[in-house]
Amino acid sequence: MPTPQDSQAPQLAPVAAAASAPRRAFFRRATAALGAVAATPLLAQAQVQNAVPAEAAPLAVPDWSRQPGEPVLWHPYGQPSEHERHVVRRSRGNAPFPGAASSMTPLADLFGIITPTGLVFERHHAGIPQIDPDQHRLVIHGLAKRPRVFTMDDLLRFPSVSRIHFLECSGNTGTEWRTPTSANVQLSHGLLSCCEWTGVPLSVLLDEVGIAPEARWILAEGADGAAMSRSIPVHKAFEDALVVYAQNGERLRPESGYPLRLFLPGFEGNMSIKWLRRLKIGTEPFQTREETSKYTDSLPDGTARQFTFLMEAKSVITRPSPGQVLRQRGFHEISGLAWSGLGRVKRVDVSVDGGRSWREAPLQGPVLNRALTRFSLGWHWDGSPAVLQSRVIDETGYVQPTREQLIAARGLNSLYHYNAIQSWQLSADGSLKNVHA
Ligand SMILES: Nc1nc2c(c(=O)[nH]1)N[C@H]1C(S)=C(S)[C@@H](COP(=O)(O)O)O[C@H]1N2
Ligand SMILES: [Mo]
Repeated sequence: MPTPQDSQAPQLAPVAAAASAPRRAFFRRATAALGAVAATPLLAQAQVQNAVPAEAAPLAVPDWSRQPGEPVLWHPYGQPSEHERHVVRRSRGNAPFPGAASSMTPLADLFGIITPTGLVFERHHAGIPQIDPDQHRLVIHGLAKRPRVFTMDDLLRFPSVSRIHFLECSGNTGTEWRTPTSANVQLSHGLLSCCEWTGVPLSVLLDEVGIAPEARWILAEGADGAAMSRSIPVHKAFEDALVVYAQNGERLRPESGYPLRLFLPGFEGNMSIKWLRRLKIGTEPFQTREETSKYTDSLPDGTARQFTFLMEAKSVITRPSPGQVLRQRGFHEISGLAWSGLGRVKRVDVSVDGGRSWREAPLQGPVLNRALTRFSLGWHWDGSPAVLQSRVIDETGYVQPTREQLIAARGLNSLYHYNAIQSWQLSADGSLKNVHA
């Protein structure tokens, strides 16, 4: 059977020398087909800046090691190093009016699976309302035996849960249907985040108000100027929906829905209504603006898919990716993110030859349900051009489609739910570019 080594393409090779023992064993399993793992250094000595032979002079002592540093409470709320000032949310611009805009997560500069709160992408239909939590209320009414108005204090008294999940806007990567448009992974895939969310299971609140047996749908409404509203199926409310007040260990940020939002794991981002003020229980979908004229998917035959809640499996290589430059040949780690609204990631494959051959990439773990999962694969770049791709398979067996497969199924009239395999073209000069391979 042909393997990547047989082809002309740059080779995917095992990672290992610097890894710890269990990690080594893991990589040996993951790369067993490639033979024994060599105990040679991964990086050639010349690649280490200012490298000096071991017997040479000790490290010079820099100025910052000769005096006391800044005091505690230098920043009462901690800030990143000033040298990381470029790692910020960015926006594509072109918003029809200033409130209806989005900003995107700098995926290429992040590690692991958790999105730092200040870098979580934002999507607002009418700006960020400044809400006084003491005045904020959540009303649950409609088909309820005991309709109720909850204060924030009430909600904080209920039993709470914390769960790590991704949140993806259904418009994420929507620029890529026809031409490779976005300059980098922040702009192509950055309507994506993964946080620890804390709040009350919606099922607890529904039990509290006594939901009627004939109830099938729940209207969720936001307190922003857009009064963003969507219909939620009751089965989702009882499965894993959360009414959330905290994110990554602290109360929600204003832009993320302070003081209260709905969170629906695995569903398109717009259903996780921010600044949640009302839940109305009914028997039919409420056919709001955001599920009739917006957030439906036009098909080639002129009909539209409605209520396309689930975000299907998707993956993207974040390192290396456009904007970054490979300055050296030799060892590099290909690393990226995979996720599925249907469940856990089962496997990620990586190709360096535009999808002709694939190698399974180890998952870093933890591999959580409906959360971002980090994959990484060691690679020896020989300096020749390459086309880097990743492809995820989730626990339901769903395989991330190629762009051709996606278009064959959906046509080109949809804006939302683009989840095709992404290609980054690596040139001999080490630069990367968004391409359709
Ligand atoms: N009330 C309200 N909820 C909202 C929105 C909004 O504009 N208003 N935007 C939705 C969309 S389109 C997305 S993708 C997510 C974005 O959540 P984030 O800004 O916390 O990333 O919130 C959703 N909930
Ligand atoms: Mo969205």
